[in-house]
Amino acid sequence: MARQSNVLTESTCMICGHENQPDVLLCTGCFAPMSMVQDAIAQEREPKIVSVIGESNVGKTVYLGFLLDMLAHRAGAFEAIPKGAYSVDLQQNVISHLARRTFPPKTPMEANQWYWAYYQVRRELPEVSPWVDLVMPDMAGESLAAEVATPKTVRVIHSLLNKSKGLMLLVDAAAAANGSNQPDFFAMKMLSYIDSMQGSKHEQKIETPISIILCKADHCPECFDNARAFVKANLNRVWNLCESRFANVEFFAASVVGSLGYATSLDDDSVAPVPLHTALRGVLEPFEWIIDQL
Ligand SMILES: Nc1nc2c(ncn2[C@@H]2O[C@H](COP(=O)(O)OP(=O)(O)OP(=O)(O)O)[C@@H](O)[C@H]2O)c(=O)[nH]1
Ligand SMILES: [Mg+2]
Ligand SMILES: [Zn+2]
Repeated sequence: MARQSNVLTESTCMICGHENQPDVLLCTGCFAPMSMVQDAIAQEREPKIVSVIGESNVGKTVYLGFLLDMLAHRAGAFEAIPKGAYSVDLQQNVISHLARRTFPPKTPMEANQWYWAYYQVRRELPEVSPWVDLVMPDMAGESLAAEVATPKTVRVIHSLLNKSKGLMLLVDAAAAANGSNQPDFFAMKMLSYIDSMQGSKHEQKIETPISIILCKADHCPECFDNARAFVKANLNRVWNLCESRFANVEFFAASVVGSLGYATSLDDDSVAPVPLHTALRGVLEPFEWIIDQL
């Protein structure tokens, strides 16, 4: 999308461009950790931002946490090095919740409480590829929805999406398979926001690679057999918009849980899902595809 400036200084935020006082921990313009800027300067190259987007409760935090953990385990012959301890917090949070058979809490709307992961990634097979520096923030779905509804009100999201070199758009496949049109409409809004933000002429399609990930596919395993056919049938508005406006889109299915239990509360009638065990399916593939497109 928009070009990043080539000059980084220790007090210039690389997300929103705000000039900060020296020694602040979080950018006062957008709350991105300033240690990321120092790390980027040490690397002598600007990182590429890959954003995980989607509505609240779709599974962004869980997905990103497991993806980073798979990279840390060298899945798919990736070598991944976290730059700074703050980059490990998200995966630790997700993995430790799931180990206790709970899901992590929803991401707060306040951007100063978001997790940011800054990783150096390269693939070792079939041949050793060059290092790619990636910044992957875990945004709150409600903040994304607010920004999409009224563009430029949530500055950090506007800057992030404007600078993203790749996008992973998560869609709730379980809800779509149940006949809900909400996932289709939300993803459509998100895509039209990206389309209009780029401000490109109508005959030009958006080139930014976007992987559309059908989440919670454990509830509708047919997604794994043919994600494209699922999207065409159950998310037809999104399918059509992609065909018209986006040149570089691929569809995937993903799931992190093997089986779920349901716990009822003694105090009220609420029911909470309990992940009985994790079984990762399709988590790495959308990321591999994005890396190949960068
Ligand atoms: N069945 C199933 N449920 C999942 C899966 N991943 C996430 N969930 C459910 O989705 C809920 C929301 O996941 P989160 O990762 O917190 O969602 P989020 O997109 O980060 O939501 P916000 O932080 O509000 O934007 C979890 O509490 C689980 O109940 C999955 O792979 N399968
Ligand atoms: Mg979240
Ligand atoms: Zn900033």
